[in-house]
Amino acid sequence: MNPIIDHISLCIERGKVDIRSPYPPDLKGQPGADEWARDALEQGLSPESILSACNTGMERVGAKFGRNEVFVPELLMAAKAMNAVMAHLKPHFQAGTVKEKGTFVLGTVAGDLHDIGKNLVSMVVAGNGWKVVDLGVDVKPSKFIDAIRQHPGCIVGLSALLTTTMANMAKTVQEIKGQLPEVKVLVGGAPLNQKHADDMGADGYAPDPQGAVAFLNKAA
Ligand code: B1M
Repeated sequence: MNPIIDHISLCIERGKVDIRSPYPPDLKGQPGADEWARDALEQGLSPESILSACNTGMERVGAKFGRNEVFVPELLMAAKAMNAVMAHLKPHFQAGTVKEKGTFVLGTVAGDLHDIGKNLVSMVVAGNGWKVVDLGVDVKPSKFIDAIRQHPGCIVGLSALLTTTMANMAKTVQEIKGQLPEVKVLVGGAPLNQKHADDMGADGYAPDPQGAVAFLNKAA
């Protein structure tokens, strides 16, 4: 494996954003996620392999968090490092857009502040020819419904990363379907599976951005 991939995973796991970042102290003065991502692309590594390296780093820091070995500040630094990589990847995922196939209204549900996965879905979906209306994080059902009304014919995507916010996701699906039954709703996020999606009354579940694209292209 290319050593740059390991460097990227480590920078995400340790929250090392760039060479100027003094955090973490033992990596002070060393290149960070920003520089390694740029080098990786210059060396011809694929955006997918770089993204996979990021996910490895995120899984490791998430596992440490689960074992109480690191805390929320470390997760925030990991997220900041991943955002530095995503800034390099964005043009690659968005390349190739020809003509808009439709509108995808996307957001992380109420109570949930996780947006890295949603942002990846947004990039990949936009790169596959869809206009994305990104409502951000902590999005209440009424905000989804307002956006749907502003974009007739759109498809809606809901993201959740917490088991606790899955209940808000279900409520959001129900409110959308109650007021606008014709609107198709896709759900995704780490704690979800197809059964959750079915139980919520969603039209689809996607485990990753590619799955979201497949759903959209089929639903269009
Ligand atoms: Co939080 N967090 N976090 N966190 N965090 C998790 C999710 C957790 C699993 C960590 C752990 O315990 N091991 C855990 C959830 C446990 C649970 O509910 N089962 C957890 C917790 C507990 C919390 C807090 C409650 C911690 C606290 O305060 N005590 C708190 C909650 C805040 C809130 O939301 N109200 C919290 C806070 C945070 C930060 C803000 C510090 C930060 C997020 C920063 C940000 O997003 N800007 C953070 C982070 C970074 C994580 C981990 C480490 C990484 C998440 C991530 O970005 N993954 C995470 C542990 C882990 O995942 N291993 C964890 C990378 C990303 C690319 O993957 O988001 O899964 P993911 O997205 C994927 C797929 O899920 C899918 O596609 C993406 C790309 O493949 N996907 C979709 C996502 N949305 C989709 C939508 C679709 C389709 C596919 O269609 C619409």
